Amino acid sequence: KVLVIGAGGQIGVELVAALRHLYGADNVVATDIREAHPMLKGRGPYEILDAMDGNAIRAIISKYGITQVYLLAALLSATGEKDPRRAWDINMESLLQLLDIAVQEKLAKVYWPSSIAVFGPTTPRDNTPQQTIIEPRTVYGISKYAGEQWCQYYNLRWGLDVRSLRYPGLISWRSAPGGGTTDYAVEIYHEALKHGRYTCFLSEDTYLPMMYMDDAIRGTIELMEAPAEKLGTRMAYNLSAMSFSPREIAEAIRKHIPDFAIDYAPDFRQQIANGWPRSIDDSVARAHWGWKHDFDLALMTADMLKNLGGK
Ligand code: VAH
Repeated sequence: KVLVIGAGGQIGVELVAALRHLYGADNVVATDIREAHPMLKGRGPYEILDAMDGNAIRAIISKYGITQVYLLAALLSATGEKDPRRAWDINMESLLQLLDIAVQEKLAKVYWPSSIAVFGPTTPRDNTPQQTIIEPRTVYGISKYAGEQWCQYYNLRWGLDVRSLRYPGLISWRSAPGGGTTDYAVEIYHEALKHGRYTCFLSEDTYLPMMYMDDAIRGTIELMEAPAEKLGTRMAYNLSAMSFSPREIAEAIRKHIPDFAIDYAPDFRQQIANGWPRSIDDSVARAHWGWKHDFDLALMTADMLKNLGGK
């Protein structure tokens, strides 16, 4: 029985759908601090849950006989910079509560997402390796790197089977992004269809590691289903698919919407993006548990416009 905390977020909505398809709707309990997302309503067990409330989490675990938990609740990079202490408290306290509960309740597995945001401007920015200089410059990145080390600690000290991935920017059509620096790569498709134009908050040659949500969800489940003995680390695995710039995604869109226009008005998020890698080396994930991506920019663009256009 699986519990997803933060099921209403960009990853959660898609992950719950995939887990319910895999394990059966009644075996996946979706929870969020907000009312059920339209894609979740009436499609399986749903509870309102504050990720910071350990007693409420314990109650749900015993009510449903939960054996594994995906903790997705967090404040992302851009939102976090507006209220650093709140971002730290939410991102860290929710994880530390869950790690303790997982050990006490003897949960079989825990998943907690990290991000390429753990890397900073002192990290080599091209083909950034799994192990390298890691000095995050956003509260979100600090909390994600600290969280990775807590996950490794709980695994080494108490044998907790906790697993994690450093997601790149994720692009999806079913669910909206929530306060990230890479959100432009989702907004641009919506704006292209609605207005035929988009003002981008990052400069045109800002390369960032990106991934289509279908790949990210499949990678998450493949990691969670991998035999434990194949996992050489309990820090988060680098995960990668492609890198592109706003200029390149605009060109990919113009193949479908020829007169699509883009202009650039970088804001505070440019500073965040400048400190992140341009591309990621995920050879360790490919070697340890057979990761490989399916979607490139052209395939993703076709799929996004088809699904949003039809909407
Ligand atoms: C963010 N979408 O922008 C998230 C992600 C690598 C980017 O962590 O904060």
